[in-house]
Amino acid sequence: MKIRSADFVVGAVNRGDLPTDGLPEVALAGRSNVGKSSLINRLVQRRGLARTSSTPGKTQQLNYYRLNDALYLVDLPGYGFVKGGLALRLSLGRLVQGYLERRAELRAVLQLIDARHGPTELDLAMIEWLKAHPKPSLLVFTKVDKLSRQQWLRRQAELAAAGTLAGLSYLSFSAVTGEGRDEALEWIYRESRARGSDKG
Ligand SMILES: Nc1nc2c(ncn2[C@@H]2O[C@H](COP(=O)(O)OP(=O)(O)OP(=O)(O)O)[C@@H](O)[C@H]2O)c(=O)[nH]1
Ligand SMILES: [Mg+2]
Repeated sequence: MKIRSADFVVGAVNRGDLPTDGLPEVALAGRSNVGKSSLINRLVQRRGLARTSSTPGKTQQLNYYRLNDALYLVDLPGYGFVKGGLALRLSLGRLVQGYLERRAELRAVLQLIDARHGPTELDLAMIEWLKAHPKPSLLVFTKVDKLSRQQWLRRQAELAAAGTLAGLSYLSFSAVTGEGRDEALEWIYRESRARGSDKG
């Protein structure tokens, strides 16, 4: 997939804000600071499209990015660290949960995990949730540039031994070097189209 256009469309804070044009959606989930916004920028090769920050909890809404007028990437609020107190945290929790469980346009989920020290308990809960739901998912191990090749091979062996990767597709990714970018984009594009063709 070649990116011809990439636009920020809306930062949704409740269900009424979600687009109604029916384009397929692929969501990005993961704890705060794992690199969701950086991944989006790397996919579209634009540094500043999605706002990134070294301060966790920056993305507190469902941020919609339209690619090639063909699909939406949906940057979900990072879990595990949400500023603004319990009420905001609960309402975001409900919005995201409802979105993941009921959004008809949602075709697939990218679950991001820090290659250095994931998965956390919340990551594991999210992985279990994804396994139990029918939508395709892809685990994306982020920030692999921070590990040596050997450290990353060792991490993969540990994850495999723990059974974390069983039955899941995964790839390694770096927003810095671009590793995994093409594969991630192809996966997103393929899954966004997977169901549209079986309508009739
Ligand atoms: N070295 C390295 N740093 C990265 C990579 N991806 C993200 N970062 C850094 O990690 C920090 C967090 O990145 P974001 O993309 O803002 O993370 P996020 O998941 O969108 O965070 P929230 O919006 O708070 O949920 C920033 O300082 C990024 O520069 C990567 O692949 N390699
Ligand atoms: Mg973000």
